[in-house]
Amino acid sequence: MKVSKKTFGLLPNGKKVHLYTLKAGDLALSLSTLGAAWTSLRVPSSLKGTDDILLGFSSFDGYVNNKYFGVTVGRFANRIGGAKFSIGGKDHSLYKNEGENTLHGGRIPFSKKVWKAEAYEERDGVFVRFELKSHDGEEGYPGNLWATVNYGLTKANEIVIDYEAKLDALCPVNLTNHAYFNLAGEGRGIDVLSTEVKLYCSSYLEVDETLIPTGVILPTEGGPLDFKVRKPIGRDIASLAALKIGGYDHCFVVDGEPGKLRPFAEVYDPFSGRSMRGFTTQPGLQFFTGNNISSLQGKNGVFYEKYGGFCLETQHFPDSPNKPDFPPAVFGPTQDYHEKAVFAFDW
Ligand code: FUC
Repeated sequence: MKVSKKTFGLLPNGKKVHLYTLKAGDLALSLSTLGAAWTSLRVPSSLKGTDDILLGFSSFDGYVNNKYFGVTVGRFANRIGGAKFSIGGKDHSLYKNEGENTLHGGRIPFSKKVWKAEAYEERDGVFVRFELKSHDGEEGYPGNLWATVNYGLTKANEIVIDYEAKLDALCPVNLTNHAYFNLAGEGRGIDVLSTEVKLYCSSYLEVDETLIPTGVILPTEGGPLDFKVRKPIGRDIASLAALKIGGYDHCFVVDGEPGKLRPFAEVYDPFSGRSMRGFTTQPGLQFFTGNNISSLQGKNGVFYEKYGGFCLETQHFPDSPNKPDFPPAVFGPTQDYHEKAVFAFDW
């Protein structure tokens, strides 16, 4: 096991950003302090050698100029309808960055902040602990928040994730990682439509045309969102591709009990023979197929196109602050936020 650290780049304000590379088992994971982001994950394969399986950029500037690639999303991942919520009779207004709604934390969210970082080693793996303080009123959210996100790589070829937040006032919190995976290798020009996915999800959240949940939870059975039996992502995507949503961009309800680490997905890429299994404590999973990616220059000059990668964002349900029937996503002085996830790789 090994950890290395180097300077990744300088922001216009002079702040230095570092890049950590963790090596454990047969994997190597690089992490940037800008947005506590996963920038690369090198995974061997039985058929094609080793590839980087994360979409991203070769240069630091790519991460400065683009959004959401591998980043840690917060204070509230996904959407809050009307960019507002109220707690204890007090209204809070957020930044509208998607029509009337707020998406992924607002104008300068956690994914655009430089996090404090420290590498450490345990018996089974190597880790980076990222820390960020978000002040009271930042982006309209009440209360000071202290976030700690530990990303690690284990000898058993897993990425292990531990998200924590402490608050001095009641506030909605929703943290996730927004890695775009392509198990065939990010630079091979193969889209993810042939990647096979099984989701441990029997239902999903109905949404309006702005992707705000209506409050209705629908069964996945029989429709394009039915991934109970592993199937290629592209098999049933046509009916969604024809709509404004353009593909999969849905919040699934993960079967089983929230708070318990349980499987949410299995993914298999027939080209490379690589597979990935995901586990989470969270109630929901946003499954997104990169529907809006279009001729985006990624690593080593390669262009990423629509369906060039997929995201499996474990999270609380979107718009939970305005949906009293959803699992509560408000935390505070007497209730810390704490969630875990694991991504396990094989080939
Ligand atoms: C996902 C989606 C969104 C958005 C973003 C980049 O979380 O739900 O629609 O495009 O990623």
